[in-house]
Amino acid sequence: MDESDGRKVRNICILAHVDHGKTTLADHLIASSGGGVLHPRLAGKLRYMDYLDEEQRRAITMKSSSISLKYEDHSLNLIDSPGHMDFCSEVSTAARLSDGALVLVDAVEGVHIQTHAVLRQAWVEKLTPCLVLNKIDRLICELRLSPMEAYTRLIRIVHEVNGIVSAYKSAKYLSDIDSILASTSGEISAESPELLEDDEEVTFQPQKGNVVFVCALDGWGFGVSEFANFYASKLGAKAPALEKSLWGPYYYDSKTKMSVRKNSLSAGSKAKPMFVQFVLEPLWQVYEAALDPDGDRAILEKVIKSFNLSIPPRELQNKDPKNVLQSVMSRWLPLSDAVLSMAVKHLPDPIAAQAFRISRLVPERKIIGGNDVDSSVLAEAELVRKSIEACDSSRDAPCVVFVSKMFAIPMKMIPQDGNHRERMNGLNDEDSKSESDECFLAFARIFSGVLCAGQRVFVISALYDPLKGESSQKYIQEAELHSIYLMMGQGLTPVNEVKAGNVVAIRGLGPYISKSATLSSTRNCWPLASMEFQVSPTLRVAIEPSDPADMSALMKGLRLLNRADPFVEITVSARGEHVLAAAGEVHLERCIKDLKDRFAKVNLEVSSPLVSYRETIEGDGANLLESLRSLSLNTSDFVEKRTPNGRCVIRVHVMKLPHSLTKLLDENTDLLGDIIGGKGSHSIKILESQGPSLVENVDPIEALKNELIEAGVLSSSETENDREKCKTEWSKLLKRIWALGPREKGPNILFAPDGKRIREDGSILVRGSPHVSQRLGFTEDSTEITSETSETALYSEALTLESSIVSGFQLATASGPLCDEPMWGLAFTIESHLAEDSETEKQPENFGIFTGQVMTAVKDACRAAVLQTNPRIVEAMYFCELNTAPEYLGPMYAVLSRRRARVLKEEMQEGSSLFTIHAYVPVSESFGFADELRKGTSGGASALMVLSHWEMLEEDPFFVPKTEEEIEEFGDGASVLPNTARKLINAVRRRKGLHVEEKVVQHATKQRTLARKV
Ligand SMILES: Nc1nc2c(ncn2[C@@H]2O[C@H](COP(=O)(O)OP(=O)(O)OP(=O)(O)O)[C@@H](O)[C@H]2O)c(=O)[nH]1
Ligand SMILES: [Mg+2]
Repeated sequence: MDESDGRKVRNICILAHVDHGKTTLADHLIASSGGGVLHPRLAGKLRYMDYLDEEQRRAITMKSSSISLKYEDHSLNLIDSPGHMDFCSEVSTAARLSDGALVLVDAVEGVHIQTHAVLRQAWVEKLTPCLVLNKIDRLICELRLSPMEAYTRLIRIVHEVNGIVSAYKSAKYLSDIDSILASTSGEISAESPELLEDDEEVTFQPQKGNVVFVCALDGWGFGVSEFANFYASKLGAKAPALEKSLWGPYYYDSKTKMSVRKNSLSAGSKAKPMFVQFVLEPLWQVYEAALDPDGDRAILEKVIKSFNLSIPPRELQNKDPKNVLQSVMSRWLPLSDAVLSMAVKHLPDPIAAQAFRISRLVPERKIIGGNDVDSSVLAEAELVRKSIEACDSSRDAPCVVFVSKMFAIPMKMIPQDGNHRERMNGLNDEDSKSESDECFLAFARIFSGVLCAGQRVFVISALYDPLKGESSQKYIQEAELHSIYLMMGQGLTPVNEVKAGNVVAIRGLGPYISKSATLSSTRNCWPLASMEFQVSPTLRVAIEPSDPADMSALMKGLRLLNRADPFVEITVSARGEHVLAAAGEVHLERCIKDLKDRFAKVNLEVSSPLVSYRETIEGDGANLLESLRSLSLNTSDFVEKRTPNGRCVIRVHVMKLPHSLTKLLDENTDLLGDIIGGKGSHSIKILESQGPSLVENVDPIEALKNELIEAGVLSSSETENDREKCKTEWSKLLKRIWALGPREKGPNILFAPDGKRIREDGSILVRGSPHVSQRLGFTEDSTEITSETSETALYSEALTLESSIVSGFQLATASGPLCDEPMWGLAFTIESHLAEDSETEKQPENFGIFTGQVMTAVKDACRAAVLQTNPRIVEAMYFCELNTAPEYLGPMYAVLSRRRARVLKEEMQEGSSLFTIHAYVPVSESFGFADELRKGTSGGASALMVLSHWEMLEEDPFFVPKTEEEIEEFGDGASVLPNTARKLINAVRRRKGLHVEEKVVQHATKQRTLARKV
């Protein structure tokens, strides 16, 4: 097998925004190099990789799947991925297994929201990208641009894509949405990218050969080298030199027969850039000749002749000019040649790629002061890492495989190969017994060594640490593989062994892996870094069987679904409901369909979506200094509660955190969780960052610390003086962080009080410890506490109460007073004074355990404090990108306004009549949005949504008209309908079975008398 030569392998994924033509492109590549699985005439129509019924029905791809192709003497694994936002987790799984990416952009629609996302994904996974500008035909036939206009448009797209990549490179990392909002399209003229033209740093350059221009539908495409080769002899130039001037501001001087820059042209010259003159104009001519009723057929003949194309006369006589055109174009500039030769030339082979990707795959670890570290284990783990880096495919190299997802295919699709049958029978086959109709396969790539069918491997989960010995054993299992298959879309070809650098499907891991894992032939191996998902499953519904007797079938179905879909989350809520979380409506719909038809095979009842909210208080926390002052003054602005036994008085003060700080805490919950949970101070430090910060070699903890300091100060926009003051105050406060909540890592802070230790009445303050501040390194480990701790029983009792106070805070922040939803962006200071146990009140049996009393009192006090300080509800917002033709703008805005959307930007796409609109839509209003939009605009507008941020509703949910003007405007309160905030709260409370205050009909009699009068 020529695969033995690792240099001849390419693993490529196709990435793009939805509908930009990935699957259509894949079709052509399969038709030409797939060993005959797809007839060329069907290419572009069949959508071979979309083999699921649901994919064909909806005409979108929903999963990533791989196919092995042969091109010249290379073997390629091509992975087609979905472009729809709901399935973007599948992009992550595809990217991890690939070394290179073909990034497609529709030449008419240009860069879209998912284009940003996939470029980012390719960057995160350290893939080498190539750019494919698709649907060039639409520029000619649909937009009817002139070659020069088309050139301007193409240049702009290339420039824009380069801009996105360079932003990632220069580590100016913005979230996808931020970068879309920040990008100012439309100001780039055709000439401005000139400066960048020869810059080595620019990623995509047609003259370098990593950009191709294609029409996937008709099966043609080219890079500038194709034309350079052709013109080289004609113009008497060398092809490589010509290639350089076939893109950018180079003009052909017919006198000197040289390519020159614009300023060397004689004044008044009408010369066009060489790309226009030599590439686009001939293309346009061919199109006109073929499609125009009175087009000049001679041009077609000329093309056929000069390129020696052999086209059967039957095809040329076809009545439909489109077919004739396609016959000529696909033979003149075959799509698969253009794309595959680029892939082979510009995308790295696994050996080169793994050397480059190693820092992402297995981040280097530094051992800090680990005396108890077993050096032999460490040495072997290092050896394994080296072998991954080298993509060592020798037999004695350790075998390391990454499984990026599990997927289910019907049992009948599994080839029943003779060689493998014995093994299958010998094994207690999990698939054939319990899950009779479905077989689970692992989508995997071999990163080192050789994997054989039937081999025993260790299955290592992401939390495994070989240095931890016993305590890490729960993260490692032993498994025996079943069979290994090369994938041909849905088809599987069994193989006995595969070498490093290949993508395969593995059977027999069903019971061991739920989503992703590392397989290794040795225990002493680090798990490969986890993949990064760009969205989390947020659309939650409760599911129950229509017939309660089917409960067990549903449970089994949910278990199967959970394993078959890498991105679905199944939980049981506190009320015992089965909650299914999906990434969006399309994803949810497919999950339900899969459950009904494949996995559970029972009828289901699906609840309306369960939306999460947050609770906070009024204000934007913008003026931190002001809030800090009120905090230190100890004003009357607090809630006081006493434990039932009267021994402990609890005072709670709440303030709003600046928005930037809340956002920071929200975005870094996992990292904070690790740090606070103690993982950050582990003896082994991961050198390279894996978190959202893409800057390499920056300690994520250090970066977070700096950001925390900044976030507090940035918020105050006052004078320099104030800012200084604010900074000092804030850094003092940073030393007092006792806990974060809820679940110890949320966006709410508990500050330890700094009041006097002993009060006049002899009660003492429960001081708390700045536990989080210590972990983050804002304070030293406080040793002074021990020196101060007097021996009195009261002191030590106060010490024991600390954890109750934190627990109370955690409980309160987990469920706020409005509708039991988590709190958001609040800072609490809790002062608890513990008094001496007076004899008269000593009746412990009446009040229960003291620590419990304190916890409850703290919780109640925190909730009361929020309720007292103008509580507000916070809702999640989608960022929504809509595209529509101008005639549908009206109906589209009607739908948007019904959904409480906030429009950010409306822009007409240059060169086309399409409008792009950006808006925020509340998640609670988003259900059925796409459907309503489709109906309202007869399919003329499309929308994509990504979860964006939390946003506070300004409305006071408890608003009652008080002032005269308000009463005049809203009436005396009796007739005021609940406002939006109140309605949302009531809906959640009703769902949770909490008390809802509702006036059904007030003054019924009055209404009746009124009615009679009329
Ligand atoms: N005019 C024109 N249409 C094209 C071209 N390539 C693809 N299309 C059409 O674009 C639509 C989407 O094509 P797909 O290949 O399914 O797109 P995709 O990127 O795989 O979409 P998802 O997988 O859902 O993200 C289909 O209707 C294609 O016929 C092209 O070069 N020119
Ligand atoms: Mg597709």
